Amino acid sequence: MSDHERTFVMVKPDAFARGLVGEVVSRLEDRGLKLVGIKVENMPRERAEEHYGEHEDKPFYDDLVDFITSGPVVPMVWEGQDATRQVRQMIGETDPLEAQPGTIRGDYALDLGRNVVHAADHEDEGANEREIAIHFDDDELIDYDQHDAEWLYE
Ligand code: IDP
Repeated sequence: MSDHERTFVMVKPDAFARGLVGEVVSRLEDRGLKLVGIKVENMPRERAEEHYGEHEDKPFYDDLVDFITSGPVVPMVWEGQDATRQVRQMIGETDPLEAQPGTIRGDYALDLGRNVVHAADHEDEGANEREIAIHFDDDELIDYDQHDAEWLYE
């Protein structure tokens, strides 16, 4: 059970409106990842700006913040072996046109600005912990035994 970590994942407003919350959660559950935090909310603008702070100078930044605050989102924390990399692989490339079929974006999205789901980037060191801290208080994350862990991990 090496490299167990927590990672941040979020269903975006487009997917929420399209009724895809369950699909996203199911795929992560089916993979064997452990859900340790989840909520539904309208993200405050201030937090959206913090979340997307790295894109502040990009031309699409204002639209991105408008979009992510435009309707309900479902921020989540998932735990597992190499969770950040595993989830990034499952969501696929940022641009749905480049995302492989079988990935979440490759199966449910067409447009770069409506790509269904966010997940912390494994190539950005510490992004998982940073994003969890932006969106969740410690007492919103729970500790429990995953009953099938012995069948998921050697
Ligand atoms: P990621 O969501 O795959 O981590 P990032 O590069 O962090 O990708 O970009 C954040 C989000 O900003 C993307 O998911 C996408 O919705 C949006 N985005 C990224 N690049 C562009 C662009 O060139 N035009 C419009 N929107 C973009």
